[in-house]
Amino acid sequence: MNLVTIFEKNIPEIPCWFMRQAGRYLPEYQALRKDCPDFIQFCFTPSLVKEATFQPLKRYDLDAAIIFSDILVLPQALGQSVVFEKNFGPRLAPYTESLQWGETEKPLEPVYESIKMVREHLSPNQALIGFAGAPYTLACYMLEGKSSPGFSQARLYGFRHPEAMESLLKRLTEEVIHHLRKQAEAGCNVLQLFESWAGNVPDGYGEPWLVRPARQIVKALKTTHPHVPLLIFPKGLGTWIPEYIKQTHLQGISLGSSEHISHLLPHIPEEVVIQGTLDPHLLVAGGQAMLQEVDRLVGLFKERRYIFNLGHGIVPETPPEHVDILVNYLKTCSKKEPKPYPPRVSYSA
Ligand code: 1CP
Repeated sequence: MNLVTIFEKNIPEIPCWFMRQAGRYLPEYQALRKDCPDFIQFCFTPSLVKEATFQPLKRYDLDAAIIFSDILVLPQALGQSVVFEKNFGPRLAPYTESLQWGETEKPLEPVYESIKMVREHLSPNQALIGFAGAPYTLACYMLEGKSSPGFSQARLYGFRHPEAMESLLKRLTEEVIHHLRKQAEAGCNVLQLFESWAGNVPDGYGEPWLVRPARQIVKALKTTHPHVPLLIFPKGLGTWIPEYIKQTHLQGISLGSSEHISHLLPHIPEEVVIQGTLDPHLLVAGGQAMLQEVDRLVGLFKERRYIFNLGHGIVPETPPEHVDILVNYLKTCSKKEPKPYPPRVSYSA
């Protein structure tokens, strides 16, 4: 169980999984989706979720499964309906403050049921990752109603109605904590929080919109599930990453492809697990360009606790064979000599 062990001590192996390792680039996933065109319905059907979760594991030698779901099942469970339209993406019903706060457990039961089914059939060496969108990223979709390059409508709401924004983030923080705890109880042994739109937040708003919710989520999970590590993916934070790590007390950070790793590394504490950062389009390109970047990343993170992953999700045009080549190549690159364990750090928040 390398993906869990690496949070406890230094190991010579480099655990590996991929964001969006299941999904549209796999022909077997496309075939499965054909029979269930409603994506939310798909996410709430445990037999389909189990099948989609296992598809990449049947092809590649990966260290983890990620439960097939979506960050937007949470708004749906809150009563803000989400529809995925072909060639458009998610479309959400207009946001209203009167959602079913505190009552998501029942509508999300199929997710927890799927986790139990997957855990039962998963090899004991493989971790099962549960996940949720971070409050700000969820608020972006809930307020904007759809995908957007900069989520300007969501930010405008926050600038015009700071108290309402604060209350929305506070409520979402509680829902996310509950959803993550339920996933851990159902059998997930690693969790990931997707803060995909962190890079849109203006400087002065980092504390209330990003740091405060993340700090509360980290603290809550450490209290009830100290053996289930949490990775956070605050995409696009840039030079602010070391401060974000310090203020949230997170155990693991997933970095995007555009982060300047050599600049950041000396400012990230040794006990923090780092995940990333291969550009998803290098996986599309394949060949020498891809393998050279694998070498570079393995070299850069040689002295660190490192999980191999992409800097964002696998894109639909990725040839599945490239993933196989990468995974096999990585197995030949494991670190030779693990350093002695650094002392365990207590994360008193
Ligand atoms: O079949 C289809 O057409 C649906 C495509 C698809 C898939 C396969 C969507 C729509 N979501 C997913 C699954 C998914 N989403 C997973 C599990 C699969 C896996 O990793 O193997 C995960 C972890 C997510 C997370 C997710 N959904 C994020 C965070 C990560 C990221 O990409 O930044 C976000 C932002 C979403 C929202 C979402 N889901 C789907 C779409 C098209 C979108 C909008 C993306 C955008 O705004 O750009």
